[in-house]
Amino acid sequence: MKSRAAVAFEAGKPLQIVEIDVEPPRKGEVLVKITHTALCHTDAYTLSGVDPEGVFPAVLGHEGGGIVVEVGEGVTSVKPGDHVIPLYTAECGKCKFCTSGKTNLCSSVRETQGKGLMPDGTTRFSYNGQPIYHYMGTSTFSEYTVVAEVSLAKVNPEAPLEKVCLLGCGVTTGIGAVHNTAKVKEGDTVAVFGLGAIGLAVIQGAVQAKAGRIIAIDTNPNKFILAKALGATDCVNPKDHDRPIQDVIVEMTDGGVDFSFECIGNVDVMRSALECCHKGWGESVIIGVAAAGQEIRTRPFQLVTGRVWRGSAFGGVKGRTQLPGMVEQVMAGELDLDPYITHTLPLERINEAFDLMHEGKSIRAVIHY
Ligand code: NAD
Ligand code: AHE
Ligand code: ZN
Repeated sequence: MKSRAAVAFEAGKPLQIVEIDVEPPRKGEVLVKITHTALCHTDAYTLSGVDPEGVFPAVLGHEGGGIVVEVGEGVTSVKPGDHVIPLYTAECGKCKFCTSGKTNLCSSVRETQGKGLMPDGTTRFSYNGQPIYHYMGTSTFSEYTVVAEVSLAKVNPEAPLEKVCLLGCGVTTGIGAVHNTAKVKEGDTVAVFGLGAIGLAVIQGAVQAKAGRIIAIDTNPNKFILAKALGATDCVNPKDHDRPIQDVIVEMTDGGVDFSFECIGNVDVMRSALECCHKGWGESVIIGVAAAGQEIRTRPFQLVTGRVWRGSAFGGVKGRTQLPGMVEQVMAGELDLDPYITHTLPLERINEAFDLMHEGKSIRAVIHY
C-alpha cells in the first residue's frame, strides 16, 4: 500500500514528505494507521547523525498513537480496530529481561530494531524500489507503519490519541523514572535538569510522589512558567550564577538533594546532577541521551561518599503491562497531558516542529495525518 511519510533521507537534512510503499505485516507483525505522533528530542538526535544506530534513509518517530489495520500470521493480542501505542521498548514477557523482574529492557526485538529492521531482518518500507529503514521499532512519521506485536500497547479506544500519543515516550519516561527508577518518596528533595517534556514529566511524577521540594533547572528561563505550574518549588538558571550549579544547589538544600534527574543529554550537566546529590544517600538518574564517544566524569570520591549514579530507559515502564493503566489515569483526569502540547501541526509541517524544538519554543508538537 501507499503511505504518506516524512522520510529522513540523509543525516542533518530536513525530512521530505513523500508517498512510500508499505508491505503487509508478516508473521508476528501488525500494520498500524498512525493518527498522531509527537516529536521527541531523540528524533532530532538521530536525525543529526550522531546516533550510532542511526541508519538512513529512515522513517523516524517513536511517540505515536494509532489504530490497527491488519495483523500478520500468529498475532493474537490485537485485532483490526484496536487503538494502540507503539513501543520502542518492547515487552515479550518471555525473555531473560522480561522474566527477571528487574528491568523493562526486553531483548526480543532490540537487536534488529537497532539496525532499522523488522525482527526477520528485512524492512517493510520502500521508496522508488529502494528500501527505507525503520526506527526504534515504531516509525511513527509514516501514516501507515508496521510494528512487531510485542511492541504494541493496546489502550482504551475512548482515549484521545492526539493526547495519549505522548505516553509513547516523553511523559511516561519522566514519570516512570521518578517512581520506578528513583523511587522518590514523600518529603524527598528533587532536582530536575532540563525542562523539556521529560523534565516536566519528572516534575509531575515528583508531585505525585509528594516530594517536599522540586528544584527545576534550565538555561532557558521561558521554561520556568510551565515548570512552576506543574509543581516546581524553585527555578534556577545556571546562567545567573558564576560558580558551578551543583554548588548552588548544595547550598540551597543544606548539603544536597535526595534525587536528581538529567533530562538534557549533556555529559557536563550529568556531572553537576550527580554532584548536587547529598553525601551518603543522594541518587542521580541519567535520562538524557548523549552521543557515542561522549563520556561522563566525576571524582570517584563522589561515589565513595555514598552518591549513586543510575540510568533510566522509558522510565523503567513495561509498556504492554503498564501503559493501558496510564491511559486510564488520563481518562480519569488524574494525569494531565494538555500542558505538554504546545503546538499541533499537519505532517506537511513536521520540519517546522523540529525548528520549534531547536529554538526552545515547544514542549511537544503533535503531528496529525
Ligand atoms: P528538549 O529539547 O525538549 O528539552 C531539553 C531542555 O534542556 C530544554 O528546555 C533546554 O533549554 C534545556 N537545556 C539544554 N542545555 C541545558 C543546560 N546546559 N543546562 C540546563 N538546561 C539545559 O528535550 P526532551 O524531548 O525533553 O528530551 C530530553 C532528553 O531526554 C534528550 O536527551 C532525549 O534524547 C532524552 N530522552 C531519553 C529517554 C530515555 O528513555 N532515557 C526518553 C526520552 C527522551
Ligand atoms: N540509539 C541510541 C539509543 C539512545 C537511547 O538511550 N535511547 C533510549 C530511549 S530515548 C527515547 O527518546 C533507550 O530506551 N535506550 C535503551 C535502548 O535499549 O535503546 C544510541 O545512542 O545508541
Ligand atoms: Zn523519545
